[in-house]
Amino acid sequence: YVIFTDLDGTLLDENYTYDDALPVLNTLKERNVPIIFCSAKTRTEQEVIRKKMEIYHPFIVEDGSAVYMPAGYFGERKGEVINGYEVIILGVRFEEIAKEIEKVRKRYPIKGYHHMTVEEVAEVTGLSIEEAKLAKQREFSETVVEASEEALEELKKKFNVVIGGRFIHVFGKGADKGKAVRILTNLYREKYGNVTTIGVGNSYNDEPMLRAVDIPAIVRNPDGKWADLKIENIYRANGIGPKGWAEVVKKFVLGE
Ligand code: 2M8
Repeated sequence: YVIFTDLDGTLLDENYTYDDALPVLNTLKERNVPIIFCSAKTRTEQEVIRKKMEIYHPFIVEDGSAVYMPAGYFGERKGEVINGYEVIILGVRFEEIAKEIEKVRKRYPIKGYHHMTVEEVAEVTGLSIEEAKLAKQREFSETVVEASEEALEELKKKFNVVIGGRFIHVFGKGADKGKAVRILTNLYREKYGNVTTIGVGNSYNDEPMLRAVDIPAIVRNPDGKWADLKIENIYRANGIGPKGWAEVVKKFVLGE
């Protein structure tokens, strides 16, 4: 088994904690089941979570903009070597996105993280100052917190513009959580033969990831509702966030 998972609202609850998933996470680690983060979060944000959870498998950053693999993870080199990782980039660099946003901003109102201080990002997201700093270290996307319809229409001509959990995510048209999941799935199958993939998410922007796995599952949101996704055979866990996550893993991976 390989588990692809979203972070915010899925493995992490609204306070960015994951106590409810901890026992199951530990069992998965003992059994060496790869847990692959697939999230809007940046590399540096995910590095902190990886370290805290002691999960050292590949990970997908900024809405499928890049696949980071620990060097040598699949044996032969699979991507460009950057900072001790092998990286496959599907999106575009932040600078390109920021440049376009500045152009659009001359005509229409739009505000992204790069217009805000660390304190302001912490305030709107509920992240700590330290975490907000990492959320601002964007390599392949920008998080937009306010924008007019016209501004978004302009940006859509050049980039993917999607609603994340709460904010608007702007990233390269080639970036795609689903494509990133398929790349990694193929690498696992090349190396280990037949593997079953499970995807866990909570929102609309997880749909590409969920469509790319064998077993798609969603957890409940804090309001008690499931995202309205039209995916055949999707499993709807009863629990909210990490509680639902544990439920999915128990049912499909641990056979409990
Ligand atoms: C943004 O992502 C979330 C989840 O999709 C959102 O839009 O609500 C990103 O900036 C991410 O990097 C950051 O960690 C998160 C904080 O809530 O917000």
